[in-house]
Amino acid sequence: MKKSALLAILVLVLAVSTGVLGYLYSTETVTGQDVVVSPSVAIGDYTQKWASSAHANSASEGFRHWDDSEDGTVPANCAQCHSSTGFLDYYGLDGSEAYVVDQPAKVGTVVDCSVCHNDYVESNPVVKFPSGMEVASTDGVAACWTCHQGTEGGINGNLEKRIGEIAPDDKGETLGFVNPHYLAVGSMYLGAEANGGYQYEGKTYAGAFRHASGVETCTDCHDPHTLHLADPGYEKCQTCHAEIQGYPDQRLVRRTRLDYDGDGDVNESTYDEINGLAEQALASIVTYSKNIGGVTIGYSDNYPYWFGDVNDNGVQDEGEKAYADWTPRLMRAAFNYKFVTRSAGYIHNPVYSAQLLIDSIEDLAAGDATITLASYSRP
Ligand code: HEC
Ligand code: HEC
Ligand code: HEC
Ligand code: HEC
Ligand code: HEC
Ligand SMILES: [Ca+2]
Ligand SMILES: [Ca+2]
Ligand SMILES: [Ca+2]
Repeated sequence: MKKSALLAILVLVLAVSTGVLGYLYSTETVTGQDVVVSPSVAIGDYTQKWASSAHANSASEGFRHWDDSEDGTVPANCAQCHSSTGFLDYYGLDGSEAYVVDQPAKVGTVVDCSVCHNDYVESNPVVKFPSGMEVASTDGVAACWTCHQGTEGGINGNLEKRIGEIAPDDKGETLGFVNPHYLAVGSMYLGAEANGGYQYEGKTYAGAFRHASGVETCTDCHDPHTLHLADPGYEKCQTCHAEIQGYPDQRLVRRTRLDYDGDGDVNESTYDEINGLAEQALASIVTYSKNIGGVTIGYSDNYPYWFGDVNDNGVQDEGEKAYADWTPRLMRAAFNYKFVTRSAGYIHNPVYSAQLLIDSIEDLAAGDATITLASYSRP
């Protein structure tokens, strides 16, 4: 169907649905297009699916984090991904300059229809990543890549800037944890093509994980409205993986022949291979911090994620603050650990995930001889 027609319908849907879906934020961002309504598409289904998704959940932290900000807005440097108007501003679709968000956004605009259904996104444009790399999109996934790309990765990212010339095992004032940000799945999927992980010098890294025919792109696997597995759901996987009956059976799949994590088990799932590596990476981070950092580091799923585990018991107790004794090696490994474990790396790019984790462990061991290496099989 014509894009302008779809857009027009979306305007109408948004307008009509504000009453029904009380929490839906009504926007004027898609006005200025010809309003031509085609009665042949069952928009209601799409709207309903979307309304049940995380993208429409205006109560979630991803959209409410700024509730208590002084002027009730999402700052420009966050709005690209945490608001619809911010996203349109980022690409200049509101008439402003492209590739920069000029205005803070109203809190709670969620990820509405206008973000994905506009001529620009539908033209499969090139998408810029935090590393500075640009990748041509296909199949309507430009919007997914734009928000699910993380914020700090890669060669030209914030991580490298903060490390600057500081030697691998030294401390320095500019050092600290650099968070790859959440659900950076687009960068994970693209691997070295987007350079979202910390890639060590002298190593080569896998590009995009295109998996197999029919399950290559974000929207081959994710319904763009519900965000769950696209129809027919996990049945789609069974053609090639009989073991997948439903969630979370995809974690049982093993296709690699390699013993990534070097534990001698070559029958465990790919999920377990990657998890095995992640566990060893975390253990190496802790060991290194004790021996080189001075203070033991601890990890928790909540901010500030890495804390000074002063009493060395593995949990964050009262008074244990954000970790302060960073060295470049520690920063790189902590970044990769979080990047892989928070982007379902085992399914979006198992090869890149294994490479990043193995290289992180080996780099830490180069600074701390007490870290024992298993015989990892680097893919
Ligand atoms: C390139 C896109 C992008 C940018 C820029 C971005 N974020 Fe996010 N952010 C995301 C995505 C995707 C998520 C995943 C949502 C989730 O996990 O809830 C997220 C999640 C979050 C969450 C929720 C974490 C949780 O525990 O659920 C917070 C808080 C957050 N971001 C804060 C920020 C702040 C503050 C900024 C600006 C300094 C920012 N983000 C900039 C993409 C982005
Ligand atoms: C995160 C991106 C995203 C959002 C948000 C989104 N859509 Fe979609 N929508 C898509 C993609 C991608 C397709 C194409 C699906 C495919 O090829 O299987 C699509 C397809 C459609 C179609 C089918 C028409 C066609 O061209 O195939 C309709 C109708 C539609 N969306 C309506 C909506 C409405 C209404 C909303 C808001 C309530 C919405 N969409 C929100 C990404 C999105
Ligand atoms: C404007 C930014 C933006 C765009 C575009 C976007 N997302 Fe998201 N996505 C988010 C944010 C923010 C969250 C977290 C929302 C929340 O916490 O409720 C999220 C959550 C998700 C989730 C997690 C669902 C869950 O239940 O945990 C999936 C899967 C997802 N997005 C896939 C996609 C796909 C596929 C596309 C492209 C078709 C896409 N996203 C486009 C920002 C975006
Ligand atoms: C081969 C199918 C497949 C492809 C391709 C795929 N995904 Fe996923 N994705 C999944 C599955 C399955 C899960 C659930 C993983 C789990 O929970 O173990 C998932 C999880 C996610 C999550 C939630 C992660 C979390 O930890 O909560 C996001 C966000 C997401 N995918 C976004 C994307 C984006 C963006 C793309 C394109 C760059 C993409 N996916 C490509 C199958 C796929
Ligand atoms: C057309 C066949 C086919 C379909 C359909 C398919 N896969 Fe795969 N899958 C493969 C192949 C081939 C590999 C190995 C790819 C590689 O290593 O390059 C693989 C690998 C995997 C891996 C482990 C990564 C690895 O390389 O060890 C997971 C997890 C997985 N698939 C999950 C899924 C899920 C979930 C679905 C359904 C959404 C799905 N697959 C659909 C063929 C398929
Ligand atoms: Ca702009
Ligand atoms: Ca193994
Ligand atoms: Ca403690």
